[in-house]
Amino acid sequence: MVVLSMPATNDQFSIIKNSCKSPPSYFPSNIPLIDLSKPDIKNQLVKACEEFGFFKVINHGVPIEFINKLELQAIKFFSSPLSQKEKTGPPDPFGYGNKTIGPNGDVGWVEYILLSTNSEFNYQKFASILGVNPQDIRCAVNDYVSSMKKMACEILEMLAEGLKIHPKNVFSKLIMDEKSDSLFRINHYPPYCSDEIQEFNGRNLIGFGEHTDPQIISLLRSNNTCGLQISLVDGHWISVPPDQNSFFINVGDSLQVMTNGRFKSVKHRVLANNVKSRLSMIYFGGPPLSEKIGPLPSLLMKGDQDSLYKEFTWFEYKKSAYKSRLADNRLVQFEKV
Ligand code: GA4
Repeated sequence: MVVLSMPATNDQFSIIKNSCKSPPSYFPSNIPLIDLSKPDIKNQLVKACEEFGFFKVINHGVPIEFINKLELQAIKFFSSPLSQKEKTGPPDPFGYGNKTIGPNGDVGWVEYILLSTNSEFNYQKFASILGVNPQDIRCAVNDYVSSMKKMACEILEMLAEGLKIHPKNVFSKLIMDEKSDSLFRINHYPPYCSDEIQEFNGRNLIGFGEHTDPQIISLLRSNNTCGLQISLVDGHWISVPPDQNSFFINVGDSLQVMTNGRFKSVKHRVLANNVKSRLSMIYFGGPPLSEKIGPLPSLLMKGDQDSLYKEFTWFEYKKSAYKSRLADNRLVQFEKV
């Protein structure tokens, strides 16, 4: 893959002491693997969301041509000269971003495209860089995003069934809503070379710093380059072996709240690689801005449990999220004392 060179002085980039390999006691085979073509997997899904807030799915049914078509355009885009790419940024929060993540000083060894899946997005500038018709890009994104939405809904409905919540579309209807505030992000992590960055003595450069995803559910697909790590409930980090044929699913903050903490919004991060480019595409399924988010009454009644969170609208959450740093816990302020 062609890789851009990122001009950088790197004092501002975080380094961490972990290696890309996991310590033996946290072997990645712990990560739940779910075969979406099998019947009756709802209990496995619930268990994965409770224990990890994270799982890998195989036999997902997403057409390979949708993945390849979009990935190819993304590679082409990220291989273009920086001056061209910058014409589609800076992100406000949507558009092309380079190293800067969010508005509050977070940086990473990453460049990306961030877009909203429901509002009209201007593909014109992207298309002219790629030398294609804007309609082709729009189609490639729409085909891919529609498959993500479909898979997200299937998973969310099985989760509702597994939790014995009625109706089963209680979560999925939020991302099916035409006003759903869902996002799509393509991240490119160029390999860092020692000419550009000082040697890190075996330590790793942060591509995308630790954080939880704000939305209900996130679906990630990457090429075969390692880098993604998740944090276990005990705070240990484990590396997720890449698999370009599978999807990795995260529970987001909103689903943690709606399940009153039963599902865990998983903390994750990405380490940059000094050999290979990593390219990931992530769909973030979010509710409409006006939606009230709080623990589902049916779950509280069932477990005879107190609500751990105050109710808030997705708009309120987002307003405060955009004032936060990436690694902040964005749910503390909504916890009941
Ligand atoms: C983290 C998850 C998604 O990538 C994202 C990010 C968003 C952004 O890049 O604009 C945020 C971050 C993410 C959470 C806190 C705020 C907003 C950057 C940031 C510092 C698109 C999202 O929805 O929240």
